[in-house]
Amino acid sequence: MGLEFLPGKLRREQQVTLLRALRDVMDEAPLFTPTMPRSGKPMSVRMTNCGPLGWVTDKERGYRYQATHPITGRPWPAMPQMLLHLWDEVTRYRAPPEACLVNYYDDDAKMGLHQDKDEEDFDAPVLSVSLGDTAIFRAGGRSRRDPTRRFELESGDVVVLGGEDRLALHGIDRVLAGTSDLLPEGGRINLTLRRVTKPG
Ligand code: MD6
Ligand code: FE
Repeated sequence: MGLEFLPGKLRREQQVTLLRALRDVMDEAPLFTPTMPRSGKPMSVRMTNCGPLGWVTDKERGYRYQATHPITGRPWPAMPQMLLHLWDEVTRYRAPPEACLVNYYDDDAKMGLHQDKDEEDFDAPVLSVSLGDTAIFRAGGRSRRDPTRRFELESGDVVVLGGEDRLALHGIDRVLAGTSDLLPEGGRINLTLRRVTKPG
């Protein structure tokens, strides 16, 4: 299957509905600034999660999944229905996603090349949804020496990393300010849906 790019997967109306559900998620589980393992250097994105598990990172304990918000201590809010349906439709995976990481990018935020590899289950793909301003997404192979391809991710676009590309390096070079009016405050939201544990 590899990398799948599904431009315009969500219509504007669906984006608006999803954004409303995400506002409720962010009210219950506020965005926080994650920090890098060991160095404690803050990341430029702010993040939160929904679903039974959430991906978090901090200086002391590093990258991990946990069931509660690191600041409020409360369980993550439920994943919006639309995302569960989108996962089933696009991935056809036999089990539902367990984590939906919500990343908010302001005009200056970016994300270095990384692999999504903190999950037990690499058989399941990772599905991403972009909302708001367009971003320059770069994806390569498993080695930093492999060549990369560049994609412009617009609001409503979906990317799936599965199969041979499940562990491909990828990142966000930059966000193009003012390219979408979906978010009144500007910026970009990216959601990544993951299966964390192997289905029993
Ligand atoms: C982003 N995306 O689009 C960052 N990860 O802001 C990711 O890190 C990502 O797009 C796994 C699968 C698809 C992705
Ligand atoms: Fe990623």
